[in-house]
Amino acid sequence: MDSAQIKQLEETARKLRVALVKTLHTSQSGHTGGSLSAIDMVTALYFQVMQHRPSEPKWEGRDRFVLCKGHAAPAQYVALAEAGYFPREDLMMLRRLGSHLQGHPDSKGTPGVEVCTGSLGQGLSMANGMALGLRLDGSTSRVYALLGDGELQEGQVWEAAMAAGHYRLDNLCALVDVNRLQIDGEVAKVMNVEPVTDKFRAFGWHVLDIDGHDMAAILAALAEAATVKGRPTVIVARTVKGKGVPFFENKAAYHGVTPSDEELPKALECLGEQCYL
Ligand SMILES: Cc1ncc(C[n+]2csc(CCOP(=O)(O)OP(=O)(O)O)c2C)c(N)n1
Repeated sequence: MDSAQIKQLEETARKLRVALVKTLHTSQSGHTGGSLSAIDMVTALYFQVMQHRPSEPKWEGRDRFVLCKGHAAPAQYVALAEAGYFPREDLMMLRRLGSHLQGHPDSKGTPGVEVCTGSLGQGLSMANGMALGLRLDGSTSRVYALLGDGELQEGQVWEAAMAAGHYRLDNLCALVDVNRLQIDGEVAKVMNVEPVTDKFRAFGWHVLDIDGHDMAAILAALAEAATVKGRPTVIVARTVKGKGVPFFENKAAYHGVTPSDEELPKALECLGEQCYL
Protein backbone atom coordinates (compact mmCIF):
# COMPACT_ATOMS: atom_id res chain seq x y z
CA MET A 1 0.00 0.00 0.00
CA ASP A 2 1.62 3.28 -1.07
CA SER A 3 1.42 6.64 0.64
CA ALA A 4 -1.21 7.95 -1.81
CA GLN A 5 -3.56 5.11 -0.88
CA ILE A 6 -2.99 5.75 2.83
CA LYS A 7 -3.70 9.47 2.28
CA GLN A 8 -6.92 8.51 0.51
CA LEU A 9 -8.02 6.44 3.52
CA GLU A 10 -7.10 9.28 5.87
CA GLU A 11 -9.31 11.55 3.77
CA THR A 12 -12.14 9.01 4.00
CA ALA A 13 -11.72 8.97 7.79
CA ARG A 14 -11.91 12.79 7.84
CA LYS A 15 -15.10 12.70 5.79
CA LEU A 16 -16.59 10.12 8.14
CA ARG A 17 -15.78 12.33 11.14
CA VAL A 18 -17.52 15.25 9.41
CA ALA A 19 -20.59 13.08 8.73
CA LEU A 20 -20.51 11.83 12.31
CA VAL A 21 -20.42 15.32 13.84
CA LYS A 22 -23.28 16.48 11.58
CA THR A 23 -25.31 13.35 12.35
CA LEU A 24 -24.88 13.68 16.10
CA HIS A 25 -25.66 17.39 15.97
CA THR A 26 -28.93 16.63 14.19
CA SER A 27 -29.95 13.78 16.50
CA GLN A 28 -28.90 15.65 19.67
CA SER A 29 -28.56 12.23 21.21
CA GLY A 30 -25.81 9.64 20.86
CA HIS A 31 -22.19 8.92 21.65
CA THR A 32 -19.59 11.35 20.33
CA GLY A 33 -16.26 10.53 22.01
CA GLY A 34 -16.09 6.78 21.50
CA SER A 35 -17.38 7.07 17.93
CA LEU A 36 -14.66 9.55 16.98
CA SER A 37 -11.92 7.43 18.58
CA ALA A 38 -12.91 4.40 16.51
CA ILE A 39 -13.25 6.07 13.09
CA ASP A 40 -9.75 5.31 11.77
CA MET A 41 -10.11 1.59 12.50
CA VAL A 42 -13.63 1.52 11.06
CA THR A 43 -12.35 3.26 7.93
CA ALA A 44 -9.50 0.79 7.45
CA LEU A 45 -11.89 -2.13 7.84
CA TYR A 46 -14.74 -0.95 5.58
CA PHE A 47 -12.69 0.81 2.90
CA GLN A 48 -9.62 -1.38 2.60
CA VAL A 49 -9.53 -4.63 4.52
CA MET A 50 -12.94 -6.29 4.67
CA GLN A 51 -14.46 -8.21 1.81
CA HIS A 52 -18.06 -7.00 1.58
CA ARG A 53 -20.71 -5.97 -0.92
CA PRO A 54 -22.89 -2.99 0.03
CA SER A 55 -25.39 -3.93 -2.68
CA GLU A 56 -25.60 -7.47 -1.28
CA PRO A 57 -25.27 -7.17 2.51
CA LYS A 58 -25.84 -10.89 3.14
CA TRP A 59 -23.30 -12.07 0.54
CA GLU A 60 -21.94 -15.37 1.89
CA GLY A 61 -18.31 -14.53 1.22
CA ARG A 62 -18.33 -11.35 3.28
CA ASP A 63 -16.15 -10.69 6.28
CA ARG A 64 -18.13 -10.03 9.45
CA PHE A 65 -17.89 -6.94 11.64
CA VAL A 66 -19.20 -6.93 15.21
CA LEU A 67 -19.37 -3.57 16.98
CA CYS A 68 -19.11 -4.91 20.51
CA LYS A 69 -19.07 -1.33 21.88
CA GLY A 70 -22.49 -0.85 20.31
CA HIS A 71 -22.96 2.71 21.62
CA ALA A 72 -20.45 3.77 18.93
CA ALA A 73 -23.09 2.84 16.34
CA PRO A 74 -22.84 6.26 14.63
CA ALA A 75 -19.26 5.40 13.62
CA GLN A 76 -20.50 2.25 11.91
CA TYR A 77 -23.50 4.04 10.38
CA VAL A 78 -21.44 6.75 8.69
CA ALA A 79 -19.17 4.05 7.23
CA LEU A 80 -22.12 2.00 6.00
CA ALA A 81 -23.69 5.09 4.40
CA GLU A 82 -20.43 6.12 2.76
CA ALA A 83 -19.93 2.57 1.46
CA GLY A 84 -23.42 2.60 -0.06
CA TYR A 85 -25.48 0.30 2.18
CA PHE A 86 -28.16 3.00 2.46
CA PRO A 87 -28.59 6.66 1.44
CA ARG A 88 -26.49 9.23 3.32
CA GLU A 89 -29.68 11.19 4.07
CA ASP A 90 -30.80 8.36 6.37
CA LEU A 91 -28.10 9.47 8.82
CA MET A 92 -30.22 12.49 9.67
CA MET A 93 -32.81 10.07 11.08
CA LEU A 94 -30.46 8.68 13.74
CA ARG A 95 -32.39 7.72 16.88
CA ARG A 96 -35.73 8.91 15.47
CA LEU A 97 -38.79 6.75 16.10
CA GLY A 98 -39.35 4.43 13.14
CA SER A 99 -35.84 5.01 11.74
CA HIS A 100 -33.69 2.01 10.89
CA LEU A 101 -30.78 3.75 12.62
CA GLN A 102 -31.31 3.02 16.28
CA GLY A 103 -29.06 4.24 19.06
CA HIS A 104 -27.35 0.85 19.08
CA PRO A 105 -26.81 -1.49 16.10
CA ASP A 106 -29.90 -3.43 15.03
CA SER A 107 -29.33 -6.27 12.58
CA LYS A 108 -33.05 -6.50 11.86
CA GLY A 109 -33.23 -2.87 10.72
CA THR A 110 -29.92 -1.72 9.27
CA PRO A 111 -28.38 -3.28 6.16
CA GLY A 112 -24.79 -4.28 6.88
CA VAL A 113 -25.24 -4.77 10.64
CA GLU A 114 -24.57 -8.41 11.55
CA VAL A 115 -25.84 -8.57 15.14
CA CYS A 116 -27.58 -6.45 17.75
CA THR A 117 -25.11 -5.05 20.26
CA GLY A 118 -25.13 -2.39 22.94
CA SER A 119 -25.15 -4.45 26.08
CA LEU A 120 -21.41 -4.30 26.64
CA GLY A 121 -19.45 -7.53 27.00
CA GLN A 122 -21.49 -9.76 24.70
CA GLY A 123 -20.06 -8.95 21.28
CA LEU A 124 -16.87 -10.98 21.43
CA SER A 125 -18.86 -14.11 22.31
CA MET A 126 -21.02 -13.57 19.22
CA ALA A 127 -17.91 -12.99 17.11
CA ASN A 128 -16.53 -16.30 18.43
CA GLY A 129 -19.70 -18.06 17.33
CA MET A 130 -19.44 -16.55 13.86
CA ALA A 131 -15.77 -17.51 13.58
CA LEU A 132 -16.49 -21.09 14.66
CA GLY A 133 -19.41 -21.34 12.23
CA LEU A 134 -17.36 -19.99 9.33
CA ARG A 135 -14.59 -22.46 10.11
CA LEU A 136 -17.07 -25.35 10.15
CA ASP A 137 -18.32 -24.20 6.75
CA GLY A 138 -14.79 -24.13 5.36
CA SER A 139 -15.17 -20.41 4.68
CA THR A 140 -12.21 -18.08 4.26
CA SER A 141 -14.20 -15.12 5.63
CA ARG A 142 -12.82 -13.36 8.65
CA VAL A 143 -14.50 -11.85 11.72
CA TYR A 144 -13.57 -8.45 13.16
CA ALA A 145 -14.78 -7.42 16.61
CA LEU A 146 -14.33 -3.88 17.95
CA LEU A 147 -14.38 -3.48 21.73
CA GLY A 148 -13.92 -0.57 24.12
CA ASP A 149 -11.38 -0.59 26.94
CA GLY A 150 -14.10 0.14 29.50
CA GLU A 151 -15.96 -2.80 28.02
CA LEU A 152 -13.08 -5.06 29.08
CA GLN A 153 -14.40 -4.71 32.65
CA GLU A 154 -17.20 -7.09 31.65
CA GLY A 155 -16.42 -10.65 32.76
CA GLN A 156 -17.97 -12.19 29.66
CA VAL A 157 -15.21 -10.62 27.54
CA TRP A 158 -12.67 -12.80 29.31
CA GLU A 159 -14.73 -15.98 28.95
CA ALA A 160 -14.86 -15.19 25.24
CA ALA A 161 -11.14 -14.42 25.12
CA MET A 162 -10.44 -17.78 26.77
CA ALA A 163 -12.74 -19.61 24.33
CA ALA A 164 -11.21 -17.93 21.27
CA GLY A 165 -7.76 -18.98 22.46
CA HIS A 166 -8.93 -22.49 23.26
CA TYR A 167 -10.54 -22.97 19.86
CA ARG A 168 -7.58 -21.35 18.10
CA LEU A 169 -9.83 -18.96 16.17
CA ASP A 170 -7.32 -17.59 13.69
CA ASN A 171 -10.15 -16.21 11.55
CA LEU A 172 -10.99 -13.82 14.40
CA CYS A 173 -9.40 -10.43 14.96
CA ALA A 174 -10.42 -8.27 17.91
CA LEU A 175 -9.60 -4.58 18.02
CA VAL A 176 -9.66 -2.82 21.37
CA ASP A 177 -10.19 0.94 21.25
CA VAL A 178 -8.08 1.95 24.23
CA ASN A 179 -9.09 5.60 24.63
CA ARG A 180 -8.56 5.39 28.42
CA LEU A 181 -11.98 6.87 29.22
CA GLN A 182 -15.37 5.31 29.86
CA ILE A 183 -18.78 6.81 30.59
CA ASP A 184 -17.91 8.20 34.01
CA GLY A 185 -14.19 8.90 33.95
CA GLU A 186 -10.84 7.20 33.55
CA VAL A 187 -10.89 3.44 33.02
CA ALA A 188 -7.78 3.20 35.23
CA LYS A 189 -9.68 4.78 38.13
CA VAL A 190 -13.08 3.09 37.69
CA MET A 191 -11.54 -0.38 37.36
CA ASN A 192 -8.13 -0.73 35.79
CA VAL A 193 -7.96 -3.13 32.83
CA GLU A 194 -4.25 -2.80 32.09
CA PRO A 195 -2.03 -4.51 31.15
CA VAL A 196 -4.39 -5.38 28.30
CA THR A 197 -1.69 -6.89 26.09
CA ASP A 198 -0.46 -9.29 28.79
CA LYS A 199 -4.00 -10.41 29.55
CA PHE A 200 -4.82 -11.35 25.95
CA ARG A 201 -1.39 -12.98 25.55
CA ALA A 202 -2.14 -15.13 28.61
CA PHE A 203 -5.32 -16.34 26.90
CA GLY A 204 -3.34 -17.52 23.86
CA TRP A 205 -3.84 -14.56 21.53
CA HIS A 206 -1.39 -13.01 19.09
CA VAL A 207 -1.10 -9.46 20.37
CA LEU A 208 -0.32 -6.23 18.53
CA ASP A 209 -0.05 -2.83 20.22
CA ILE A 210 -0.47 0.17 17.93
CA ASP A 211 -1.39 3.83 17.60
CA GLY A 212 -5.07 3.56 16.66
CA HIS A 213 -4.98 6.78 14.64
CA ASP A 214 -1.98 5.85 12.48
CA MET A 215 -3.59 4.53 9.31
CA ALA A 216 -0.43 2.78 8.11
CA ALA A 217 -0.05 1.05 11.49
CA ILE A 218 -3.69 -0.04 11.50
CA LEU A 219 -3.39 -1.52 8.02
CA ALA A 220 -0.11 -3.26 8.85
CA ALA A 221 -1.62 -4.78 11.99
CA LEU A 222 -4.71 -6.01 10.15
CA ALA A 223 -2.51 -7.48 7.41
CA GLU A 224 -0.36 -9.26 10.00
CA ALA A 225 -3.47 -10.60 11.76
CA ALA A 226 -4.59 -12.25 8.53
CA THR A 227 -1.32 -14.22 8.35
CA VAL A 228 -1.37 -15.60 11.91
CA LYS A 229 -2.22 -19.29 12.14
CA GLY A 230 -3.62 -21.22 15.12
CA ARG A 231 -4.38 -18.18 17.29
CA PRO A 232 -6.80 -15.25 17.30
CA THR A 233 -5.24 -11.80 17.04
CA VAL A 234 -6.01 -8.75 19.13
CA ILE A 235 -5.00 -5.27 18.03
CA VAL A 236 -4.69 -3.09 21.10
CA ALA A 237 -5.16 0.35 19.62
CA ARG A 238 -4.15 3.39 21.65
CA THR A 239 -6.57 6.16 20.77
CA VAL A 240 -7.89 9.54 21.85
CA LYS A 241 -11.53 9.79 22.84
CA GLY A 242 -13.13 12.51 20.71
CA LYS A 243 -10.26 12.37 18.18
CA GLY A 244 -10.32 15.07 15.51
CA VAL A 245 -12.13 17.80 17.42
CA PRO A 246 -9.68 19.19 19.99
CA PHE A 247 -12.33 20.50 22.38
CA PHE A 248 -13.93 17.02 22.52
CA GLU A 249 -10.63 15.19 22.94
CA ASN A 250 -9.78 13.35 26.17
CA LYS A 251 -12.95 14.53 27.88
CA ALA A 252 -15.20 11.92 29.50
CA ALA A 253 -17.97 14.55 29.43
CA TYR A 254 -18.25 14.07 25.65
CA HIS A 255 -18.88 10.32 26.00
CA GLY A 256 -22.61 10.76 25.43
CA VAL A 257 -22.93 14.49 24.73
CA THR A 258 -23.56 15.64 21.17
CA PRO A 259 -22.30 18.81 19.45
CA SER A 260 -24.42 21.87 20.28
CA ASP A 261 -25.45 24.56 17.76
CA GLU A 262 -22.47 26.67 18.88
CA GLU A 263 -20.04 23.75 18.75
CA LEU A 264 -21.02 22.43 15.33
CA PRO A 265 -19.34 25.08 13.14
CA LYS A 266 -16.22 25.03 15.30
CA ALA A 267 -16.05 21.22 15.20
CA LEU A 268 -16.46 21.19 11.43
CA GLU A 269 -13.76 23.81 11.05
CA CYS A 270 -11.40 21.65 13.12
CA LEU A 271 -12.14 18.85 10.67
CA GLY A 272 -11.31 21.04 7.68
CA GLU A 273 -14.92 21.54 6.63
CA GLN A 274 -17.05 24.64 6.12
CA CYS A 275 -20.39 24.88 7.90
CA TYR A 276 -23.22 26.15 5.72
CA LEU A 277 -25.94 26.25 8.38
C1 LIG B 1 -23.78 -4.13 30.11
C2 LIG B 1 -23.74 -2.64 29.98
N1 LIG B 1 -23.51 -1.88 31.07
C3 LIG B 1 -23.48 -0.54 30.98
C4 LIG B 1 -23.68 0.07 29.77
C5 LIG B 1 -23.69 1.59 29.69
N2 LIG B 1 -22.51 2.11 29.00
C6 LIG B 1 -22.59 2.55 27.74
S1 LIG B 1 -21.11 3.07 27.15
C7 LIG B 1 -20.33 2.72 28.61
C8 LIG B 1 -18.86 2.94 28.79
C9 LIG B 1 -18.06 2.10 27.89
O1 LIG B 1 -16.70 2.46 27.91
P1 LIG B 1 -15.76 2.03 26.73
O2 LIG B 1 -15.99 0.59 26.44
O3 LIG B 1 -14.39 2.43 27.07
O4 LIG B 1 -16.35 2.86 25.51
P2 LIG B 1 -15.74 4.11 24.75
O5 LIG B 1 -14.96 4.94 25.73
O6 LIG B 1 -14.85 3.59 23.69
O7 LIG B 1 -16.93 4.84 24.20
C10 LIG B 1 -21.23 2.20 29.54
C11 LIG B 1 -20.89 1.79 30.90
C12 LIG B 1 -23.93 -0.75 28.64
N3 LIG B 1 -24.12 -0.24 27.43
N4 LIG B 1 -23.93 -2.11 28.75
